[in-house]
Amino acid sequence: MARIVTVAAAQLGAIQKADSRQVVVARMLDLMAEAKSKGADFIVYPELALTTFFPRWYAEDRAEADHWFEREMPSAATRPLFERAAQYGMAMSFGYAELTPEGRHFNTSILVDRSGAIVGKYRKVHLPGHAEFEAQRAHQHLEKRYFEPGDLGFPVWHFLGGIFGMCICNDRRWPETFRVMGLQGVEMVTLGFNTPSANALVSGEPTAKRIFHHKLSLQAGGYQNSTWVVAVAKAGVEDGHPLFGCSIIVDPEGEVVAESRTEDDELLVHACDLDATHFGKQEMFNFAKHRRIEHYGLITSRTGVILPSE
Ligand code: CDT
Repeated sequence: MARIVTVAAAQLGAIQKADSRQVVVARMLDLMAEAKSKGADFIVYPELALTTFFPRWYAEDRAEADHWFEREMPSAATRPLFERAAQYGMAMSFGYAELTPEGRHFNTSILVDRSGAIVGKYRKVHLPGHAEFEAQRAHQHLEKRYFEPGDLGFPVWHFLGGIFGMCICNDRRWPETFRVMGLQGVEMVTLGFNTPSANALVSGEPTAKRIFHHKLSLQAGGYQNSTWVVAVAKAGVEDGHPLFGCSIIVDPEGEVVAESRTEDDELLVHACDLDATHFGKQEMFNFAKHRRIEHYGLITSRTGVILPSE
C-alpha cells in the first residue's frame, strides 16, 4: 500500500513586534482549519512561528530578549494549537525560541503526533549572523547573541509511517544537514525559515538571487538524499524589515512540486508518496554501495579552510 502523507506547508505573513502570541496562534488555527478541509495529515509552520523575527533587534542586556522565548511547551498561548490538532487528528511541526529550566536558549522546532504529543525536538545547529552589534550592516542578524548552537544533532523519527527529520532555516544551506539525516534513511525533512529579502552586507543584491540560493539548497538536499523537503517561510514586512516568501515542497528527485505565491498567510497542500524516495535511495544515492568514507575525513575533522602548503 502506498505511503501517502498529505502535507500542509503553512506559511505565515509578517508578525509585528506588537503582535501577541494569541493573535499569531489564531492565524495558525485558521491555517490549520484550511489544512483540515483540504485533507492534510501534517501541518508545518515556520521557524520562530510565534513571534516576530526578534534576532534583528539588538539588546545590550541579552536577558531583555527573554520575553520572546517559551519556558514550556505547550504554553498557555500555544495549547489551543495542540488541542485543535489532536481534535483534527493532524500531526504538526512549528518553531519557537526555547528557554530551558537551566536557562539555556535554543532556536527549536518540534514534531507533534496526531494525538497532540510532542514526539521529536530539534535545536538549530547552524546559527547564522553575529553576536555583537555591527554598524556596517543594513540590518542586524543576532542569532549568535540570543541562541546557543543546538545540542541534539540531526535526529530522525519514525513518524506517520515514514522516517522524518527537521532542520531550521540556515541549516538548509549546509549539505551536512541533509546528509546526516540521509544516512538515517530520512524520507521527509521539514524546516521553517525567516530569510531577509535584502543582504545586510551587499546593498542591491536582488531578492531573486537570494531565492535562487534558497531553492538551490533545498533542491540539492532533497535530490542528493532522495527525500521530500517541506520548507515553510515566515514572510512579509515585519516592522519595516522584509522577509521573502517562497515556501516550497521538493520531491525526492529535487523538483519543486508546490510553491507559495504571496508573502502572506498561505497554505500549500501536497500529497507526498514516501515510497517515491525508494528509487533514489536504491540506485544513484545508494549510500552503502557508493560512498567512499575513507576520503571524507576532513568533513568532520576540520571546520575552516586550511590552504595546502606551496
Ligand atoms: N533565520 C535564518 O537562519 N536566516 C538566515 C539568514 C542568513 S543572513 C545572516 C538564512 O540562512 O536564511
